[in-house]
Parts: sequence; structure tokens; C-alpha cells
Amino acid sequence: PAASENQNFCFKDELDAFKLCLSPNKEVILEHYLAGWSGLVKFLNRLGNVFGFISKDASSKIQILRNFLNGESGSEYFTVQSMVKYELENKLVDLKKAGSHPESGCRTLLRLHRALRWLELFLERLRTSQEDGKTSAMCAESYNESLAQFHPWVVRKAAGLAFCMLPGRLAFFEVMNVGTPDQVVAMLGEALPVVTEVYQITQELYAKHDLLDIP
Ligand code: 1PZ
Repeated sequence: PAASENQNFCFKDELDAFKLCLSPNKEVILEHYLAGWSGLVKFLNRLGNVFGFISKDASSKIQILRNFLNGESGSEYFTVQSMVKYELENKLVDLKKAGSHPESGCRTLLRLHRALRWLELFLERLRTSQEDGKTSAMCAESYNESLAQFHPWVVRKAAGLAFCMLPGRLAFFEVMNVGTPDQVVAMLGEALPVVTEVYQITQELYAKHDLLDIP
């Protein structure tokens, strides 16, 4: 990316949105959660067009959730906790089979939530990688340990091909636009615990309500 384009992007800002998304009583504020995801999509778009099918899917899910947030019942969607309560109490979720609510907030967020686990694994590998580390391998390993199990063969195949197009570790760091490799590593060390916490809180909430397998 051109230097001028670089000035308004910094990967740290995107991850910081996840810091904002925990309320004092540890609920996940949807607006900030989506802001975090929007930032990640922005980053993905900077990596090139081959990731377009991934960023399109993420964007459309962000949009579905934003529409709920800006809709008539928007206040019910303030946190992920209130969304789950509202949608379940009002029977707005297809729990077993896609039916009259194929795009509920709960099922849409679950897709992003699963991807957050991939992000956590990938960024941890990136953080602890050596100079000669391969981003494509780190990405593929993280994917295989997390998201892949939820994707059909064609998607796994397409994702695998896209990963091969990832830039090397140093070039990847440059796209992040955080600073020197040491600064990137330090930033990841600070930001990752927050991503982990957001993931765990959501995971426990979904497990408690038996929502981890909704179609
Ligand atoms: C840095 C390199 C980026 C690699 C991104 C790794 C994730 C690969 C995900 C491949 C998704 C392919 C397209 C769409 C799949 C959808 O079928 C699924 C399930 O949704 P459904 O069909 O049930 O509605 N969508 C997802 O699993 C959500 C994927 C979101 C991925 C967001 C990636 C953000 C990247 C951040 C970069 C730091």
C-alpha cells in the first residue's frame, strides 16, 4: 500500500476496538465488537483481492448485525448477552434447522465468534514466530485447528489456496502498520489477552444457552 494510504490505518487501532467492547460487568457491547470486525475486514482488504470472498462474507455478517442494532428493536442488541436473551425469549432463532429465522443475530454472531478463535490462534503464532516464520503456514494451522471444522470441503479448499497468497512475515507486519517487528510483537502481546477474554465470555454464554451448533 502507498505510504499516504498507510497513515489512516494501524492494526493496533482495530484490535483496540475489542478492548472497548467489554462493559464494566463484562458483557460484550455489540457496536464495538462489530467495529473490531470492520477493522479486521479493512486489514484483509489491504492484503489483496484474493481474500475478497472472505471479507465479503464477514462484511455481510457485520451488516446483518448492524441492521439489528439500528432497527426497531435496536436497544435489545446493545450487548451480545441482551441479544441472546431477547432472541431466545421471542423465539427468533432457528435452533435445530434453518426455518423462518435463517439470519438471526445469534447464528450470525456465532460465525464471527468462531472466526475470532482463528484470529486468536493466528495472532499468537504470529507473535511468537521467528524471523523466517511463514504466515501462510501459521494461518493454515490456526484455521485447521478452529474454523475448518465448520466449513465444507470447497470452502476449506478455497481458503487453503488464498492462504498461499499471504505475504511473508515482514511484509505482513508492514501492512499492519504498527512499527518495527519488535513493536508489532509487543502490541500483539498486549492486545491478545483482550481478544481471548472476549472469545471466552461469548463462548461461555453460547454454551450456557446451547447455541454453539445453531445452523
Ligand atoms: C490473514 C488472512 C486471512 C485469513 C482468514 C481466515 C479465515 C478463513 C475463512 C474462510 C471463509 C470463507 C467464506 C465464507 C464462509 C462461510 O460459509 C462461513 C459460514 O457462514 P454461513 O455460510 O454459515 O453463513 N463464514 C464464516 O465462517 C465467517 C468467516 C469470517 C472470516 C473473517 C476473517 C477476518 C480476517 C481478519 C484478518 C486479520
